[in-house]
Amino acid sequence: MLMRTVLAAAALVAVLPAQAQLVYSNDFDNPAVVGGGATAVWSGAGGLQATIGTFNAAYGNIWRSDSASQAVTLSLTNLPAHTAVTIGFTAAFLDSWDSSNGNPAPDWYEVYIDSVMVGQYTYNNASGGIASYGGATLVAQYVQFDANVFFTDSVVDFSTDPTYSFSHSAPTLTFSVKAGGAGWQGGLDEAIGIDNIRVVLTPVPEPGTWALLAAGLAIVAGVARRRG
Ligand SMILES: [Ca+2]
Ligand SMILES: [Ca+2]
Ligand SMILES: [Ca+2]
Repeated sequence: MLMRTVLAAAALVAVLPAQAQLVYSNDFDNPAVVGGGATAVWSGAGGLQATIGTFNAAYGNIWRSDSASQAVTLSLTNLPAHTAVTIGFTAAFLDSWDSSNGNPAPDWYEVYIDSVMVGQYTYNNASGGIASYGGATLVAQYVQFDANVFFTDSVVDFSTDPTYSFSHSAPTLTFSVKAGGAGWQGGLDEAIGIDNIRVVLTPVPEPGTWALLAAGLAIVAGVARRRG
């Protein structure tokens, strides 16, 4: 009886939701929001570019880079104690992407977390037959998204991709995107775009919360003992 009651109480503890904590968001239209006492630095290749037409109403500016050698990196330091991280972002395959099997190919959109590549994606805007974007949601393909209207663009949303919800507890985090691949031409031929970056932490429960839960468990156990 006691064991069953304690297990029930433990199950109750397990379902108590951890309060998610936003530590960074940036839509490149407003100043970046930095929360939780963290410090954020955005650095690397590229710069702001306005989207066009109906996309401008929804996305405004994006960050665009056509450099194959230099990443664009968000460096977060002084993160509050946490057990997991969820990152959301919109990725744009800008201009004449040639997939992984077109010409010249492959062209890669690479994503790194703490300097480890966790995603490598591509799109066939101009040639090739493969569009790969992991667990992202397709926003639009072969559209005029950026100012270079000579080539069409494709856009995906990674905010629902489970790859970007992961265990993490270090006080620092780096998130980078970078173009790569032997077929990468860069310049006005191919560029990577990124927008709507959000970094959310799952905090470690505060000591007060643990004390409250322990007290609750003790009461439940006491009741079970009296009944037993
Ligand atoms: Ca934007
Ligand atoms: Ca374009
Ligand atoms: Ca190419």
